[in-house]
Amino acid sequence: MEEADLFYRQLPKVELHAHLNGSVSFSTIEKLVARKPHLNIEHGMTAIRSGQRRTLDESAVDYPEFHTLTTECISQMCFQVFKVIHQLVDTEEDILMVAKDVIREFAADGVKYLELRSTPRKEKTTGMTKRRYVETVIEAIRQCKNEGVDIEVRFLVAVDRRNGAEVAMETVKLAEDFMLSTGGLVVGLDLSGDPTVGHGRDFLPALQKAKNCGLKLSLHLSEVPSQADESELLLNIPPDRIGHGTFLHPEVGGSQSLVDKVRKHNTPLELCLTSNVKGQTVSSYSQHHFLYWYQMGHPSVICTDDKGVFCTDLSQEYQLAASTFNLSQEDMWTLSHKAIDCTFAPDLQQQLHQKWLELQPTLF
Ligand code: 6MZ
Repeated sequence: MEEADLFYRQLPKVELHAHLNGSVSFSTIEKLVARKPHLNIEHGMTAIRSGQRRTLDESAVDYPEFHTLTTECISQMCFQVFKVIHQLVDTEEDILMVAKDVIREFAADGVKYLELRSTPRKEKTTGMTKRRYVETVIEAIRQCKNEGVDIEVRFLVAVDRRNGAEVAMETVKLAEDFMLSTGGLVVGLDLSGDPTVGHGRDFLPALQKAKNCGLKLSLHLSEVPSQADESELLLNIPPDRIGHGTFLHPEVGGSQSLVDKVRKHNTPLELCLTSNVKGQTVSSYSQHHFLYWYQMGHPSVICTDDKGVFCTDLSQEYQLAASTFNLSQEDMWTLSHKAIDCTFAPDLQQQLHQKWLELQPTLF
């Protein structure tokens, strides 16, 4: 392993934006495929390799450059892939294996604190209920802890915007129950799903209710262009963190008023470079909005989004940010250290700061 690779792998890291089913690795997909050979699913259908995009007919097409900036790309590419993965992950046994594998993989990559998020799913054919879904993820977190895996894990219950306002309200109720019954393992609520579907105003009552009962809110905002109205509205709640925020700033069709709102509340951004480039909402790494917010000194946390689907890991994302924006190892250390203050687990922050102090290299 090259010296730089080793530095980023050993760098203690905080992962705050990881969708469970988007984080399933190649080796776990192989185990799932072996469990369900009748589905005829190949790995090419569950991941987007570099230099590839997906079309609506689900065939992978090689392409040399990223030059199309359409809102359709992201829905055509990623959301077809999630449908395939969901077919593979449809029992409690699958969820347990997937969640444990994902947690172990993040730990092996040097992640010391992980916030996983996932949309509770009911599967008629296997009898899995939404409640059992969440219980199984919690069980996976507890088993990893008992096995001594060196990582702290917390869970955000996800609201998929495609399922509408009523389901969102039910999901908040479920999240609240689990927040109270898991001794703080469930810490918040995520709003995600295809950003081209529905409008955030429909989710305001559910999000307000979540906030009022003590759940932290991480909302996908302005992931595609033309979501400025929605972002204005949702930023008034205000959320505790923002996922992506790709089109918030004026240079890309957002507005100063949106930026001011984010700044006023000092709301951290979860930034996912490879996901945005492969999802084609950002034209190249050097055009990524990380630079805009980082230069402003705004809390910005590098995350993976869907490490399985986008064939990446958090070390690679840190290394990419450093090489793209010419940042030093010391800069990257500071970035990973500051991410601790953006977690939804205030009870762990002191312990994490201590860990970073112990692991800090004497020389960069
Ligand atoms: C919005 C995303 C996403 O919940 O089944 N998801 N939502 N934007 C993205 N950017 C690429 N990536 C993943 O994980 C898969 C689900 O996470 C959300 C989608 O709702 C997707 O179906 P879970 O664990």
